[in-house]
Amino acid sequence: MADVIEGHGGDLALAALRAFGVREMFTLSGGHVFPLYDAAHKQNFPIFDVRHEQSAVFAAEAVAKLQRRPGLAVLTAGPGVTNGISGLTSAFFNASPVLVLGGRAPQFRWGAGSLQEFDHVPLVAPITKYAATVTDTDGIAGEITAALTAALTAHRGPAFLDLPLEVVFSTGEAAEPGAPAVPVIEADPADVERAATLLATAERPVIIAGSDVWGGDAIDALRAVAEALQVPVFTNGMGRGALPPAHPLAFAKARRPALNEADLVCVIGTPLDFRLGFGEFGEAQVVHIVDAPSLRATHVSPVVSPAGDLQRILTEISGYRGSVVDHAEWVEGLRSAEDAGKARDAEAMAADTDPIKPARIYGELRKVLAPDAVTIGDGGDFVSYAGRYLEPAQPGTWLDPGPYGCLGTGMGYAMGARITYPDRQICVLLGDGAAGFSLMDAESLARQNLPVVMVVGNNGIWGLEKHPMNAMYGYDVAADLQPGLRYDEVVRALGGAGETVEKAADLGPALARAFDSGVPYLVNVLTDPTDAYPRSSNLA
Ligand SMILES: Cc1ncc(C[n+]2csc(CCOP(=O)(O)OP(=O)(O)O)c2C)c(N)n1
Ligand SMILES: [Mg+2]
Repeated sequence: MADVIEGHGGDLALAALRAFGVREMFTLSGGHVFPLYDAAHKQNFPIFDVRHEQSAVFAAEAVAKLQRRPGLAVLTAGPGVTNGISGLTSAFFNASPVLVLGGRAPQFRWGAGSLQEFDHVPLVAPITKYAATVTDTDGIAGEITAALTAALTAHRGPAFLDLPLEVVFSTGEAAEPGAPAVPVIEADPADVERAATLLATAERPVIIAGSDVWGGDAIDALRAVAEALQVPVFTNGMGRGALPPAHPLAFAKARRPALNEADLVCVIGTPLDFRLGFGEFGEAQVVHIVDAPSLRATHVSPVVSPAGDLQRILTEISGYRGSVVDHAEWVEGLRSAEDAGKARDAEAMAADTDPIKPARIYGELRKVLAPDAVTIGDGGDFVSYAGRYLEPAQPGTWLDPGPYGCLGTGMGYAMGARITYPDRQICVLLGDGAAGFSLMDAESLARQNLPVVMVVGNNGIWGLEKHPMNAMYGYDVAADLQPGLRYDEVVRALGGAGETVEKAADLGPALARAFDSGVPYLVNVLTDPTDAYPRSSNLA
């Protein structure tokens, strides 16, 4: 018989969380959740606290994304939970296994008007895979096991439980949680075979691989497919870096010619959303490989859409034994386009202008970033440039907000990344507008000795809104910020350090000082406000 654990609600919760490999909690204090703190405190389970609940959820999401295991945020009842909603929604869009444990006003006098009394579950149900109120102390561990199992089952995503005051403060017991059992979805072998045949026999195939390839631990299997069938690979989201940039099949710049000329586009582990032209690839046939049937597109009709465990599907495809069309000429042609694109980028990244162009910042950053550095993008145009100019050398080192596009991930993601990798460079790229959402959490980083480098592309505007609004209306409103604002002074005041850079030649030394500083350090770079990221659509 399984051993029995006893204790208050916090003790029972922690036992279940540990069984799933949860190793820390992110939180902002609230009395409704004290027993969770008490359990953590007694067991030396790390607690990291923040200045706004959004950062707690984003930190948990960063841990989940980078480590492919559940991240935990503990939020107090009512406003604590509602402040975490954008984080939960981002985790939902990003398939990140985040668990939010919420406090909840006492059940026994529900409706009488307790402090922070609010029924969170209907609010979070549409943005979670599992959302429930735990109604008795003995049920806490079992509910956490169910919630985390749902979060880890493909297609992955967040889960939410709230614990009424008397439920979490009371004592109870539960069976000692066993090893997690996460169901694996098997794809239809006929679909997999069809996809393999199409890839192998297409004249000009292209693979686009996204976050679920990383999330499903299928990076090596993806590489094996690309190499076995000699197919060029483009990536987005957490798929970036799946093939090292120098790999002969790794492409980034040649996307336009590739998609214009391809006769088959195989999209793996990412939705056919706005980032991929909604899956419309002209004459090309589309294969869409997803990690669960619910992810199959409904707005376009791929030729085949295998749905199941991506590692298994890709391993199967890499073992394809039929005849394979020679793609050498196709790959070679794209390589010339790629090289030309890289040469154009190199020129932009060397631009010696006054004021500084954002591209130059990335040129300087590339000189100081180690291959395993984690880079985090939180902003508008400034982050679009990061996507273009930074080439992650390894998978699992690039964090963007994902298709939900929520500004404010910066400090939370930075905290999660720093805790994941105590010895790596962690670099947050912030628009000056984006910085305003989370910069107060530089205090949380400084106080808890979590050094990261922040680089602000400070153009004094909400650039990704100001330029398009001007293009549309010939004027803009609500798009200006204070020019030249000293965000470095803000971080200094909060216990970190920083400096402002106005000349391109000063960028390199400033970045070197930042990475050497051992404290949260903000490099505030004043950039050219007239510079607009070139995009085909004006609607951001
Ligand atoms: C929470 C949230 N609010 C508003 C937006 C809309 N939005 C997208 S990009 C952007 C401008 C960002 O400005 P900044 O961070 O300064 O970067 P820049 O474009 O100037 O480089 C805004 C307001 C959003 N995506 N998320
Ligand atoms: Mg800006």
